Order: sequence, then C-alpha cells, then structure tokens
Amino acid sequence: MNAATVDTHCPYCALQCGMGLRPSGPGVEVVERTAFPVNRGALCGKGRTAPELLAPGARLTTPLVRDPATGALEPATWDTALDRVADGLRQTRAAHGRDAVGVFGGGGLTNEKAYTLGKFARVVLGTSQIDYNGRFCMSSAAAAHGRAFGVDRGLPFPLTDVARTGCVILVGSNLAETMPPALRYLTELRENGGKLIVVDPRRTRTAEQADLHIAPRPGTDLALALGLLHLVVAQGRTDEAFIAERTSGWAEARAAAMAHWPELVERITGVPVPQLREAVRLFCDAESSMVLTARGPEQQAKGTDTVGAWINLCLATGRAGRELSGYGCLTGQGNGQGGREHGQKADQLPGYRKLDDPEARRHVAEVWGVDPDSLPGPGRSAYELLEALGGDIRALLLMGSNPVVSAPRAAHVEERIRSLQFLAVADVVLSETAALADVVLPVAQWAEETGTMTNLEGRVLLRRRALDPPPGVRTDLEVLSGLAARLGREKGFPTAPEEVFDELRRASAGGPADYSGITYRRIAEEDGVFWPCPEIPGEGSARAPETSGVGSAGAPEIPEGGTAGTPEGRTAGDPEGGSPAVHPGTPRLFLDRFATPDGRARFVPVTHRPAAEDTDEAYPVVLTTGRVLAQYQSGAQTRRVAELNSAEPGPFVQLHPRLAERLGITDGEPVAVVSRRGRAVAPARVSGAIRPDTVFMPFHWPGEGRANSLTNPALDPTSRMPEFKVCAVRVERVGA
Ligand SMILES: Nc1nc2c(c(=O)[nH]1)N[C@H]1C(S)=C(S)[C@@H](COP(=O)(O)OP(=O)(O)OC[C@H]3O[C@@H](n4cnc5c(=O)[nH]c(N)nc54)[C@H](O)[C@@H]3O)O[C@H]1N2
Ligand SMILES: Nc1nc2c(c(=O)[nH]1)N[C@H]1C(S)=C(S)[C@@H](COP(=O)(O)OP(=O)(O)OC[C@H]3O[C@@H](n4cnc5c(=O)[nH]c(N)nc54)[C@H](O)[C@@H]3O)O[C@H]1N2
Ligand code: SF4
Ligand SMILES: [Mo]
Repeated sequence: MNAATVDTHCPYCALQCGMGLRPSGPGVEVVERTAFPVNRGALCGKGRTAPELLAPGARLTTPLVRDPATGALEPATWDTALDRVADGLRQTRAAHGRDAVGVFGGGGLTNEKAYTLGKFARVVLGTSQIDYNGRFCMSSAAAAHGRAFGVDRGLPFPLTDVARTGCVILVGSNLAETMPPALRYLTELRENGGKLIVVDPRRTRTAEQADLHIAPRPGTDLALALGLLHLVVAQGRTDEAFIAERTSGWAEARAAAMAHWPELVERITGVPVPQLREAVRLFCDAESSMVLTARGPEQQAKGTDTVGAWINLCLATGRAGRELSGYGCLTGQGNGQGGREHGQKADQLPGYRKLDDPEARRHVAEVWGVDPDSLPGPGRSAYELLEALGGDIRALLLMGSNPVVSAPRAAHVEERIRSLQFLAVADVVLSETAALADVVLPVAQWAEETGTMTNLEGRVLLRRRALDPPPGVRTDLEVLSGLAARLGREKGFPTAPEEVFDELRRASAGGPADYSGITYRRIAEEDGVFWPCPEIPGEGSARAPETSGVGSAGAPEIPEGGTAGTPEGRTAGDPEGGSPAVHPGTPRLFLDRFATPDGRARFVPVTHRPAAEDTDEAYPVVLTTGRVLAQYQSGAQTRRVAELNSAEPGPFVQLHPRLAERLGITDGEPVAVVSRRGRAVAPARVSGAIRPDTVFMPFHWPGEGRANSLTNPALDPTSRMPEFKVCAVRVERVGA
C-alpha cells in the first residue's frame, strides 16, 4: 500500500465499507482496503465513485444568503451568513419562545456532529424541538429492540456470523442493492449449507438468492410472523427450556399468536400455507438461525409490533442470546446506529440515555456544565416536527437531511417548510431543501474531516480525513461552534473532532451505549470497537484526554495498518492476556443475559392489524417504495455523480404484466400514480418480479416523479415511524 494512502470509510450506507484514499491529481482516488473485515475490499458503485463529489465544481463552496430584495440566494461571507443564522434563531426565540426554534439532524452525521447538534439544541437554543431523519429509518426496530432486549443495537453480533448460522429469514431487505458487499455473507451462508428465506413482495436481486422466497402483500408481515409462530407452537417446536430460563411474558404472547391460524394468515398475506410450513421447517431444523429485518417490515404504522412479532418467533424457538442465533436489524444510514445514540433524537441524551430520566439529566448536565433543570424535555418526532413548521415552530436549523424529497406526504411538508419565517441548511450541495433556505452553509465532506461512525454491527469506526476541504467550506462542527459563540456560548463547542469525542465518551459513560473506553487510537488499531465499551478505571485505562493527533489540521497522524504503538496494558482481544486493562468491546450481546432489569428477554403480545390505509374501489392498488442500487436516499449526492445517474437516471413505476394489461399500460410509457395525498408521474417498468396487486416506486427523485408525494404519514404509535411501505393508490395512463 502506498504510504500516502489513508484508511477511511465510505460516505454512504451503514455498512461503512473500509476504503483507502490516495492522492490523485488535485483530489483523491479510491483504493482497496482488503484488511477491513466487514467488506474485505469490496465496494459498490456508490462508494467507488464517492470522490467525484469532492471536486470544488461539484458542490457548494460559498455560503449563500437570500437577498430580501430579489428573493434569490446570493454568495456571502461566512461572517455574514453565520450572523444571519444567529439573528434568525435569536429573533424567533425572543419573539415566540425557545420551542419556536426547531433542529433537524441526520443519521449520516458523525457521532461527534450528532452529539454536538443535540447539545447545541438543548444548551444553546434551549429547545425541545429536535429530531432527525433516523425516525424515518430504523426507529421501529429500535423501539422493538428496546422493548424486548432492554437495549437497541441493530445487530447484536458481527455480520460475519451471518455466514455461519444455519438459516436466515431476511425480511424486507434488498441488500443486494442496498448493501452489495454484504451479499457475500448470504452467499457464504448457502455455500456452508445454510438456508436463506427472503420475505419481500418483490422478487428482488436479493430474493433471487433465496432457497425460499415469500412474497406477502405489503404491510402484512405482522400476520406472517404470527402465523409462523402459531405453526411453531402447533408443531411443538418451541424451546421450553430457553423460554423458562431466559424470557418473560410467553403465556400472553403465545395466546396472541394462537389466534393467527395458517389459513387466516394466508388470507391476510397472500402467502400459501405450504410456504409457511416450509419456512418453519427450514428455520427450526437448523441448529442455529437468525431473523434480520430492514425497512420492509419496519416502515409501517405497526412497525414496532411487526418487529416484535419476529423477535417473539426467535425467542420462542430459542434463537436469541446464543452464538450464531438471534434477531438483528440492518440499519441503513452511514451512522444510523451512532446517530440514534448521542442526542439528536427528540427524547434522548448521549449514551442512549432518556431525556426524562432524572439521573441521566444530572449526569449529562454535569458533563455539559449546566443546571439539569435547564435541559428541556422530550420534543416531537420527525414527521410531527416537520408538520409543525410554520405553526408553532417558526425557525429551523437543518443539517444532514433533504425532507423535501424524503419525508412522507412530501408536498405538504414542502409547503410547511416554505411557510417558515427562517430556515438555515448546512449541506454539501444545494439540495431541494437547501434551495428553500434563507441561509445555506457549505460544509466539508467525509474525506475532508475526521470523525467516528458506528456501523450496523455497533462497531465504532474512524473515518479519517484524507484531504483538505476546498477554500470557502467549513465543517459542521465549525458551523455549530460559530453559531454557539454568536448566541452567547463561547465555550463548550470545540471544533476538533477528537476533543468532541472525548467529551462524548464522558457523556456516554454508564449509559446503555457506553463509549467511554473507546479512543481514536484504539479504533485505528482494532478495526473498530464494538459498544458497549466502558472505561475500566485504574491502570492502563484510556486516559482522557488522550489525543492521537487525528483530526487536527494537516494530515492525519495515526500510522496506517495498526502500526501505532500499542498503549501500555492493552490486552483487548488477547485471551492469553489475563484480566484486561481495557474493556475489549462487545461484538456479541446477550450471550449471558439480556439488558433488561431481570436479564430476561421480554415477549410482547402482538396481534395483526391492517394497514393504516387499505385499498378500496377508488384506490385499488398497494404502493410500496424503496431503493435502487445506483441512487442514495433523496439523491442529493448520487444524482450529481455522472456514472450513477446514467445507470439510474429517473423514477419509475414497477408493475406486474397482469396489472399493466388490465390498465392498458405498456412498458416505458408514463403512468400516473394517485393517492389521497397527491399524484406522481413516471415511466412504467413492467416486470413479473412484483405482486400483481402492488406497484413499487423508488423515492430518490424530486419533482413530478417524487414517490413521497403519495406516501401516507400515518405514524406507528410507539416509534412514530411513517408508513412509507404501504398506501392505497390508483394507477392511470397519463392523459386517460
Ligand atoms: N443503493 C442504496 N443503498 C442504500 C440506500 C439507498 O438509498 N440506496 N439507503 C440506505 C438506507 S438509509 C437504508 S434505511 C437501507 C434500506 O435498505 P433496504 O431495507 O434493503 O431498502 P428498501 O428498498 O427501502 O426496502 C427493502 C425491500 O423491502 C421491500 N418491501 C416493501 N414493502 C414491504 C413489506 O410490506 N414487507 C416486506 N417484508 N418487504 C417490503 C421492498 O420491495 C424492498 O425490496 O439502505 C441503505 N443503502
Ligand atoms: N418513500 C420513502 N421515503 C423514504 C424512505 C423509503 O423507503 N421510502 N426511506 C427513509 C429513510 S430509511 C431515510 S434514512 C430517509 C433519508 O432521506 P434524507 O434524510 O433526505 O437523506 P439524504 O438524502 O441522505 O440527505 C442527506 C442530506 O445531507 C447532506 N449531507 C451529507 N453528508 C452531510 C454532512 O456530513 N453534513 C451535512 N450538513 N450534510 C450532509 C446530503 O448532501 C443530503 O442533502 O428517507 C426516508 N424516506
Ligand atoms: S455498500 Fe454502502 S458503505 Fe459499502 S460502498 Fe456501497 S454505499 Fe458505501
Ligand atoms: Mo434509512
């Protein structure tokens, strides 16, 4: 490896593939980083092409401020722009109170940024009105995790375990397109003799790999899981010893499941009873097995209960809290895991603490040097916050999301955003949402700043800076620090990532997501460290502040490839080393006990209920939404990368040949999809790989083909997740 190569991670999804960046011309080029265990050098096209957006011509390099006279965004100096933001937030607060200022964050932000954004909201603005786009992502799985296991970490085991288990039920994940390098673990699973069951209303590239593909009607996963549990009980395949020793609440959950007869479940889901039986056989015959969910079952107005039902299936069969068995959620965004742990969520303080817990408030207030009583209480969830814009929330600071494209019922959300008195957006490009702002702050990107990311396994990683940002660009931490100073907080908002991380460690200490034993240096040496990783007091403990020099101005100083000097007393990962002087981190959770007060996993009794909006005569077709390989999220970044955009240049409506024929639609012709909330137009993609009662649209595009013009903002009562995966529509020929 070239000496100038910097080991870092991809800017996009939760797999956080390791990659090397090597100087090339004025920028950098991607080189393989085979030593990183999660992707072993493999990258998808998005990761491979990510440096394209680093070029100054491809992104924002100067702050923009809206000219009151012309209404246009005009270039401005940083001082002018930051003054304008501080004034906007201050004036709103003075006139309408603290909660009139809102903050919206993102699961792509580093831990340091998410932590600082949460602190900024609570300490500088004093507002309770902060939430983030992770609410739209894995919040239902997070809620179900907490309910059943007492802690929420997406995967309770390393991804490599997936290749070694006996059977995987993959529910509503199209990881062949959404995390391509992870597909190898499913391939290896099958090479090792394991079985793969994929549950998806579409025959996706992932489903094509399956031993059994189950294609339920969207929004019926809850009934499906209950039907499988019913069969498990009926066939006497429960693990009574495990249930007795390691769980609570089985009687109620069992009774609830027994109401879901296979024939009833077939009627609800459209899945034939023999397929249900086959799934139970494969799952229970294997010595170990796993259920992995992603957005399919989670993005439903009953997502929490749905995930709960899959967890119940694992618990009843003893497939949890054991080597190579368990339930896991495949988190989505780059820092989807860490982003939900450190305080940008409405109800939360760093370390996955609860904002309404007096002890948590006391601990974090002490780290922040403020009075616990000064901390606001819990605020609204993401969609509820967006809906309140222009109502009692009059000014918004937004960092790391593009809700004009990605929020449900997006036309309404866009109208709410337009009705704000003041909007400030920090972004790397002029996203559709940034284009509506009064002030746009151009920020540095992944390769230009150091920070930690927590991947879908709960592995805390170091994304290192490999080059300087172009002139005119600042980091998000510099933005928040500059605003804090203007709003009267000169101290407490450092701009050096490692300094922020050291504070985050202290704030998280003792919390469920304890990072206190993790340092930049350790992450670099160990290919990441799995939380919880408490600091062990006494000799050899990670000394705060331990400064590695990473993230200071100039080139990163940590030697590559783990050649940094091993800190004294470090025995992590060394079984011969006796009692460890530092905590080794926790790759596998729950092997001895669950994180509940009594150490037992909790069954939750759940029963089927229909989608928030069922089909009827006026809207007879189900719409579901999701992703394609070459585009990422709202597309703000990937639509600007030539190779990706030519691979997948625009939206489409996937529909079955039978439905197409009935409606007189031919492949490629523009069709209108109409829901109670709006209308979208995109070319038809006629394909036998989808249920005839369902159409699919990817959500990556704004404008006429915006899928979220159609989606239903009905919220899950627990997680407040919107129902992105099912609503009722009609499909029409355009002009008909
Ligand atoms: N290429 C690409 N990769 C990405 C992203 C991206 O935007 N583009 N985003 C990242 C992020 S943030 C996330 S959250 C992940 C998401 O990763 P995934 O969850 O894999 O992505 P989706 O396409 O949203 O949904 C997965 C599948 O759910 C199916 N589905 C729809 N409705 C239902 C249902 O009711 N039940 C079931 N069982 N399945 C259903 C869809 O047909 C789809 O194939 O991807 C990450 N990776
Ligand atoms: N219909 C439908 N809608 C969905 C979904 C679905 O499946 N169907 N999925 C939902 C899910 S799972 C998710 S995660 C959301 C995602 O949707 P969004 O929240 O819109 O996510 P992104 O498009 O990633 O937006 C991130 C924005 O932040 C910018 N950005 C990137 N890095 C940084 C940074 O470090 N700092 C700052 N300040 N800005 C940065 C990017 O340029 C981009 O404009 O969409 C949700 N919407
Ligand atoms: S799979 Fe995800 S992390 Fe890996 S290269 Fe692709 S987008 Fe990046
Ligand atoms: Mo997501």
